Amino acid sequence: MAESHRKALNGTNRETIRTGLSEESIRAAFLDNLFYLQGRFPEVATLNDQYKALAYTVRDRLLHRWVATTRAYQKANPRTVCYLSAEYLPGPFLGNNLLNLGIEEPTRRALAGLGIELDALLEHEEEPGLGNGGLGRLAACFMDSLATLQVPAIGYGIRYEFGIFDQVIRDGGQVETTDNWLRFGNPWEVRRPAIAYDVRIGGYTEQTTDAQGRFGVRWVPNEVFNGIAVDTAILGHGVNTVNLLRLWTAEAAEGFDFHAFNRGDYYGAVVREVRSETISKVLYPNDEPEIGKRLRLLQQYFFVTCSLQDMIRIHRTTGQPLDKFHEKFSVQLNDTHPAIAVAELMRLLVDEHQMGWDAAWEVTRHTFAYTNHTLLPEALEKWPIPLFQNVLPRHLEIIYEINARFLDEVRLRHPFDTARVQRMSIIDEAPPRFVRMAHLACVGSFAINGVAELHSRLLKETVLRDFFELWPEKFQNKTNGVTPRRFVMLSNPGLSRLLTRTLGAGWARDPSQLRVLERHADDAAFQQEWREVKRSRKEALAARILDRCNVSIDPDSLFDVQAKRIHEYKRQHLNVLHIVTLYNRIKFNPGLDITPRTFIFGGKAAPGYAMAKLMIRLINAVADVVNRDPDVAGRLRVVFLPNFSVKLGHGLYPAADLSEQLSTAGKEASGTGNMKFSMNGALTIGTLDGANVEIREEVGADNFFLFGLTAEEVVRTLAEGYRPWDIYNANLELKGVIDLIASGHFSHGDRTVFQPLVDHLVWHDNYLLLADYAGYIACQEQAGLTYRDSRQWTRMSILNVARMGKFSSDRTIAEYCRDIWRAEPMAVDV
Ligand code: Z15
Repeated sequence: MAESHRKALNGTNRETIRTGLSEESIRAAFLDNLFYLQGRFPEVATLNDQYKALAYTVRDRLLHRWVATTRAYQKANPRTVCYLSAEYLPGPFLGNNLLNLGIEEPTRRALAGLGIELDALLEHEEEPGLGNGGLGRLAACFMDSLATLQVPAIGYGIRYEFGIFDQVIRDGGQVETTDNWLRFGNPWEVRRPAIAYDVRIGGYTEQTTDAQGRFGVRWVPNEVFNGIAVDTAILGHGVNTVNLLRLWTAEAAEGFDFHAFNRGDYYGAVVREVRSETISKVLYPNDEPEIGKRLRLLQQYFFVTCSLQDMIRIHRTTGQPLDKFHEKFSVQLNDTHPAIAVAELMRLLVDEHQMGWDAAWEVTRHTFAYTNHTLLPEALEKWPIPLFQNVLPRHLEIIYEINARFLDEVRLRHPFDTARVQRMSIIDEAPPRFVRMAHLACVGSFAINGVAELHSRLLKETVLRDFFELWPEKFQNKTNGVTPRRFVMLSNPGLSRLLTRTLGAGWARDPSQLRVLERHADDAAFQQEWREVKRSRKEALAARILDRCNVSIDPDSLFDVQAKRIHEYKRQHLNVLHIVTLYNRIKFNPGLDITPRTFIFGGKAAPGYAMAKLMIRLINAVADVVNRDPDVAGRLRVVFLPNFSVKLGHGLYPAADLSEQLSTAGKEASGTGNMKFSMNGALTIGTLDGANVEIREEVGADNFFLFGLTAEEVVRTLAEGYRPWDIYNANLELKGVIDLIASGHFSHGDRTVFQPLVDHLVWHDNYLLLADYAGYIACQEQAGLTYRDSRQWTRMSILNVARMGKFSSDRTIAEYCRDIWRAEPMAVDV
């Protein structure tokens, strides 16, 4: 990279206190920011003052490239990708920006010269938790890859004042506390009060006639408020490209309502202001849709209209007519959360910009592409019509019109097939009637994709089958990926140094180069270095766990990790059945020689998801008993690491030996944690689900611990009348495990605590834990034995890293650019 930066920035004419990249420049800038922005001098500065002074120092060095990028885009007017996502989980910015600027070492020295440790400042940063899990983190990886690949892009979303709740474990259960991430200010964002748009809500529509006698529609809302842009710079790795993450914050349309004030209703006006500001107040902490939550619909519409109005404004600065909008922008819908964009763009074009319906539809259906992230039927978003009508009356009319024309097309293709017309309609006629957002997204998009091969195939065969039959050409697969910058270079500097020493520095931008590692897989000296890297990350994690959870763990034990949202389909409780199995085996046979293991869990449960919360309770209850039992000491340890986040992930992925990817086949669309673990040298124990299938294909079946039913077998098993009760009775070891949980052994003798979970397993077990139990236990035994053969294990670990290149999000983004967005890289000079 940095050759061009360094030339431009270290040249005497350009190097200023805000651009210099040398140790001295950084130190001078840091002190300057401490003094002028924080009003502090070193002797009295708090950790937070120091953190902010450094963050501003780094931000100055980004701004330089940000301006250069904006200029270059204005001049060249390139085709631009707009990513619409209700969630982003970017993780802490400081370390990533230092890495991408290539100034981590001079910065470390600059601070050390002042007696300040860079690591303490990195640790201090509070991350923006503006998402729930995989979907939000994927959006952040995509922003990183778009900038690194130098593709002009804007990420649009919501600047939630409170992100995903903080999780505390109290008496073994999850307690939620508010995430006040903005409490100490956010040095990375730039507020743009001049970039603000009106957002209308509610009211009614009426017909209008213009001077030429043409009919139109006027939407008379009963509330109007503003969305204000708040921008964050997203710098690519080793390039000058800085793309925008533009998040909207809600405000009252005016400072206060003069009309109300004149009527003496000052109080009412202020209340209205407060109410409008609640729109961007808090993230919904659920991985599934909140049916009928008015505020959630407001949030979706709010960020979608602001984003589309912003695109239209940008497009107009190019001097091009609006019927060329889709040539300037490709707009990706990250799940159905922004799907209202299809109706909103129609409204903006037809009602606000006087375009005819057919012309507007041409633009709209060439603008959007839709990514589906789930096959779970309960996760398909739909809005009750009465609510929709109340909030977005004009959009409902537009959707009816889109639907009428669309269903005519279906009837033409399939005469007499009224069942199909009903299935495909954007409106679900079951009372109170619903708008089906996935159908709106499909009808309004030119491309539809799933996020792993298996998921994309199942989409075409199941939930979107009718749409596939109508428009097979729209369907694609784009297997997810993750950024190797954050998840290898930043999280695992020791591994990165070893890789760079062995392969050269090219692997982070071109991870296919990692294949060269295959040559070293059996090299004893290299294996030794490999193990030392892993060992040091395990020690660091052990120290953190001792500090946070007051549990001591043995870095020589096998670190067996499951970190992800807590969900029945992800089957953390299958993992628990394995732990209790080992526990029982040792209890019955105290001399048993097993591979010592440390089981580590992390993940949040949706606050309203009772079974997921019970799963957390079960993990903690088993941990409590196992960790105190002297009979199993030295062989089993169980840890629930509270408040899992991107930041905690940095310490977790590099320390894992075994990655648990246990979802019932056919349920996990892709998974991305599976990739982060394997890229850091963990081996996977997993089912043939989501991207696991492709990971196994890449790393080789010999280097992957596979178990469980296939997606097809799952469907068949359920169709044939699945009876978990029979399995429970037929497998004595399984019965012993379940009976022990049911007996109250892990709940101070209270048999009621875990009864709902146990009953569910033996009588229903929709996620087929019991069907997969025996295979899982046998596979775990194999993994435990393999771990004892340290040369074999290390070889497998090296081969995993060597063959994970496919799962860089750079590959994913390159495919989106080629097959969907038709977007090209554009280099930026400083
Ligand atoms: C979410 O994080 C995912 C799917 C959803 O429907 C929602 Cl609402 C949130 C996840 C998938 O569960 C996961 O398999 C996938 O890897 C991730 O999206 C990114 O595509």
